[in-house]
Amino acid sequence: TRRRTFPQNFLFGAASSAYQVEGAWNEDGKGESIWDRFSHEHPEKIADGRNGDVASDSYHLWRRDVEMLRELGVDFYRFSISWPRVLPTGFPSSINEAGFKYYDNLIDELLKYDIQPMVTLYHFDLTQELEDLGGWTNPLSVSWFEDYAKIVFKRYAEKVKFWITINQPNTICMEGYGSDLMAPGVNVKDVGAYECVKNVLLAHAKAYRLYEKEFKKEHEGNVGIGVAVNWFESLDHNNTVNKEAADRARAFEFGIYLHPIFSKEGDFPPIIRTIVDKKSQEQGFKTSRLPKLSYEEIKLLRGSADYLGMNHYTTFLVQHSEEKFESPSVEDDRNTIYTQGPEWTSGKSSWLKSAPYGLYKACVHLNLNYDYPPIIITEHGWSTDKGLGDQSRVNNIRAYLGALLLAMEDGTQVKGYTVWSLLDNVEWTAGTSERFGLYEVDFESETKERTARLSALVYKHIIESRVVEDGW
Ligand code: GCO
Repeated sequence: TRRRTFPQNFLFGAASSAYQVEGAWNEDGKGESIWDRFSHEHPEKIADGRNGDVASDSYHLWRRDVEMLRELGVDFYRFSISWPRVLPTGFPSSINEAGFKYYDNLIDELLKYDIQPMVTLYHFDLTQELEDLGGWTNPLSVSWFEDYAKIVFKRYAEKVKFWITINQPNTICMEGYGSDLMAPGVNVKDVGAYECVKNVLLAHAKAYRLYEKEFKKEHEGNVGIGVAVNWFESLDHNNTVNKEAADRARAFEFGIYLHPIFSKEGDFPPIIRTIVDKKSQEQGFKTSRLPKLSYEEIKLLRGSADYLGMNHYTTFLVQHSEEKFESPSVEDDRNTIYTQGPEWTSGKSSWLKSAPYGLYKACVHLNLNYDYPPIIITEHGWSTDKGLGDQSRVNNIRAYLGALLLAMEDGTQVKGYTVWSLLDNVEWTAGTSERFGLYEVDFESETKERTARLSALVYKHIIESRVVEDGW
């Protein structure tokens, strides 16, 4: 094993999101979200039937949540604001004071104990009312989000110094609109998926510029975007076809979101423009399925982040595919197959395997392509069955922190690290069958009792000592 040490000013945190932990889905005037609708209309899609109606009941147990954060000794808590809780229709006219009160309380309690709130404005829970107007495929979604962001910035700019505008656009667009894996589950033939990409990016950038113009000088907060940057590695390295496939995978999975914001030249990655334009033409579309960005939009987006919120969990091995995918679709555009090393340790989630070298490689890739961007790891974590002896999570966190420290030794600008998740919660369509928490939640009990797992104790020790014996 190697001993590595985190710098003194490095920040450690833990994360959650509103739909996944709060419950109270229709209390105190909260509006319906697309996840409420989706889980109620398709109960068969939620693995163990446990949806976000009650979830971890953090709407009532937030004091206990803060107590857990204090036990861990974290520097910050990443959580999200439920748009439908504070603006039940999605529009400013519907403002719900009772909903805001919940976040007032949570934020004040955190600050009382010197824990910085890191607020995500959007973590997948659009109001159903806005979805009925087309949701993120409607270009007006850009201003809906900007209006919402303005209200939240105004209320909390004084107290919140870390902001994440939008979490995981790839999940929002590719899984929510390009497929029916996630809410709203509207398969709009991947015209919608790319429209969503453009709108979500512009919504992010508008919110960023708004903060920059009206709040930054006085409040000096940091605004970033949360992007899933897993690693995609060519299955073999002497095979040009697979190496090109890995390039495509990285571009479609995260380059499409990062290039417009973090590259010098801006706009979508050229490789994506070329592929989607060509395919669209072959498919008989009059214009490309990937919308154009105007010069103004490119400028608005370029540089619109104080840091990259990097969500990193795993690595995929990429092969070129000979398979015929449904056309048109993002899968067909990408034309790849993903596998994972059979020898890699598996988490409870089917897609989750431990390959810490992937975090190192992803960091190097970001440094080379986007000139050493400031990064906060806004999510990394591991899923298990229920049970307190989560040695596999301990191993996984240690190994990934080791890889992160190595990347930092090599110049990666990482300011902080966040474990997903503080506590067990509703893992979207997996319900509570996949547990990500440092704290176990007893979902069967009325009281939703929380108990520290082994990993909570280890994480506390890492935060205290700043030392990782990585074994990697
Ligand atoms: C996200 C993620 C989280 C998941 C976590 C484990 O978009 O931030 O989907 O909400 O719970 O990544 O899968």
